Amino acid sequence: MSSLGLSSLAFPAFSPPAEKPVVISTWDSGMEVNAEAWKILSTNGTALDAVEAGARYIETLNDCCVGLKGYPDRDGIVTLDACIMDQHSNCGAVAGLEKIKHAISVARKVMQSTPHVLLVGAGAQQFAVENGFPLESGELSEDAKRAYATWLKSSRYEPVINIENKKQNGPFAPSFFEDGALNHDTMGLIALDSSNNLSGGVTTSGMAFKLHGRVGDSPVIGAGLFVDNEVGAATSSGLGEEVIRICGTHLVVEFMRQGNSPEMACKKAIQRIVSRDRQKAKTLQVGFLAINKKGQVGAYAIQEGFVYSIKNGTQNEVVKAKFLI
Ligand code: SD4
Repeated sequence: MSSLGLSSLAFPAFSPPAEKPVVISTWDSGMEVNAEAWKILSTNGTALDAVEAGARYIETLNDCCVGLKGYPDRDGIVTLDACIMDQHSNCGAVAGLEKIKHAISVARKVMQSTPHVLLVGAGAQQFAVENGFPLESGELSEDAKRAYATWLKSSRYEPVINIENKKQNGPFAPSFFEDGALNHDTMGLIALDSSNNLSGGVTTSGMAFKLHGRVGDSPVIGAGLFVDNEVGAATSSGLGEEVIRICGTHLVVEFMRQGNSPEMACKKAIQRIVSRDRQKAKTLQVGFLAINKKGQVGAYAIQEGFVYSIKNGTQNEVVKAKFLI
């Protein structure tokens, strides 16, 4: 899937400069997403347009875990979660959306044309269709069919840590299908534009083989995404239930408000999760990413293996996040 050069995977030692515009996004798949967002940011476009463009790009790919080609729930149905938030604290979200390709744009439409924040399930689909989004067939991609058939043999629901890191152990690695391992992946991206405004977006098909109706952190404002234009923005990836429990990205932004760097703010939010149950935390992964108003970025994860992608005027690379355990 990737056209990335080796240099982008070099995981350089990283000390974040403050530079804007800047976009950061989850996992190594964020490199291509950032490139789309950068077309807008580098021509003085808005962070809001940039994050939507980046999310739309990955929603069209044959990606395991974003968009309609993502893996289904345990009933064989792909359901999408997405949200978007701008510099005015406007936000919109959809959850459990079926048969609509661009969940991120439906979320933006919810934000811009309704008095609501979150639409779910059939109502979200109805809203999308009424607003001109084409209804797709809902047929699984070939990859998804294969993964689902494999998973059905065991019906084992067990998140695989760092499965999102595709270059190392993702769904296209041979062992994935053999194991029928549970896969999850999410694209969360946050950007600061040349007008000094922050926005963010998240799009995902959620945890593969989840219970039908399960909603993760991704479309939940304050969990999978939070933007406060006075302070900074944060997004998350990993086991959504753990992020929701601590209102993860809202917490990260509040830690930045208290004067913490983006990295320290992410670390403190990770510590909050781990301190609840350290033994359990060893079995799961959550990573946070953050940008502050200066354009400094940072990340932290529960365990090794969480990476993110950054693009600004001088950097275009995948960076290893520090980790707690
Ligand atoms: C979820 N947070 O649905 C998402 C999954 C994820 O990388 O981020 N995977 O819980």
